[in-house]
Amino acid sequence: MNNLIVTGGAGFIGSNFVHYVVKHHSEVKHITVLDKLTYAGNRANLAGLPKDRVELVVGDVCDAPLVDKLVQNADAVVHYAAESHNDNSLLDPSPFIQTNIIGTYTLIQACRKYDVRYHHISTDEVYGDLPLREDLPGHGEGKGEKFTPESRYNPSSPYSSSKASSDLLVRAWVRSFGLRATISNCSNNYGPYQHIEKFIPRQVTNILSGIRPKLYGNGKNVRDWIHTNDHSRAVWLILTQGEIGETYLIGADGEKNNKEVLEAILKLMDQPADAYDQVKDRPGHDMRYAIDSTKLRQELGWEPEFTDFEKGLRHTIDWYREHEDWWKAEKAEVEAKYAKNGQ
Ligand code: NAD
Ligand code: TDX
Repeated sequence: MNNLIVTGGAGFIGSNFVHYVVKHHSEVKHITVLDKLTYAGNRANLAGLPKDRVELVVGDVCDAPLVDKLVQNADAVVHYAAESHNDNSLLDPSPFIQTNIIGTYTLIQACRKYDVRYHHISTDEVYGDLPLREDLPGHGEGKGEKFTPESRYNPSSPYSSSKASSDLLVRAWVRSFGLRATISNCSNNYGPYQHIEKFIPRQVTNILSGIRPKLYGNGKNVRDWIHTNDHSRAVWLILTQGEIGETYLIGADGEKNNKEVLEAILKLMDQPADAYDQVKDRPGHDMRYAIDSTKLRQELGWEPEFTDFEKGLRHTIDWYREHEDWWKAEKAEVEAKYAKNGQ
């Protein structure tokens, strides 16, 4: 592969993927990162990568002439760029509609024109939410009690509905125009370089800043956590060995409720178990996400490597402790925005 485009490659998960490919796949000669460097994008996430293999183009995925120029020289596109935070989408949906829907449309039109392989990064949130395990007859293990590639699309927030829209565009472009595309829907990622607006880094950097962690509602909402390195390995397998037109669900059997995650953070950071505030709940807050990743495991042989959540969490906490310069300048602004919203 001579030239791979990674959109959103200066963000959390996209930059992890770029590091992963550079380290493990020398057959990729050149990576073009197309990133607008919004508040969520950071050049520093690409620091240390070889300049002759990784090039950052600062630009918008909605800029059709730019996208056309880049895609005509590419072998494949992996599309991570998005507005990614649910809480922001509830305050102002407009950039979510623009970047997530129009941006995807712009990319798939160019990939169609030049017959370029396209991989679409999406989320489990397109399927809406599931009841808590305790409310299910099979306690979460029965048929239909986790998300599968056949689950019905039922998104709840402006963010998840914009991602669902983009997935449906890709499916239609495969069927009607023969776009050589695959889609992956992954569960909640954690690891280094995640923006401090998100749950785990927000609580860790709160504690490091002397601010009490903030739990939405009663904290019973369940997320299915996966280390971002495991996500990157899965995306590479799908890009290189996945079947065109198929959807793969990526998840590592990491279900935990928010209270459990917060208590684990407090323990690892030597804080009392009750040293947090319960704050206003998120409107429309999805109750539970859970991924059935059987297809990915059986067809492509993927298995997660980060199976010890506490160990992964400890490394993540250490990373934020050691990289204050990466997050400190933004902390007050992020917390002021939450405070204004009662969170
Ligand atoms: P992020 O917010 O950390 O990064 C997004 C990146 O996209 C940033 O670098 C930003 O500058 C860039 N970007 C935003 N708008 C752009 C535009 N118009 N043009 C070009 N670049 C633009 O997000 P993330 O958490 O790394 O998520 C990456 C992708 O993975 C998203 O598509 C998201 O929906 C998906 N996803 C995320 C998770 C998760 O847990 N974070 C889980 C499943 C799927
Ligand atoms: O301060 C907080 N307190 C809290 O209790 C924050 C920021 C969040 N929460 C809760 C809300 C969720 O139940 O924690 C959970 C995780 O919240 P987020 O980190 O905002 O993630 P989530 O809304 O689950 O979405 C994430 O996973 C799916 C990513 O942000 C999405 O991009 C991805 O598609």
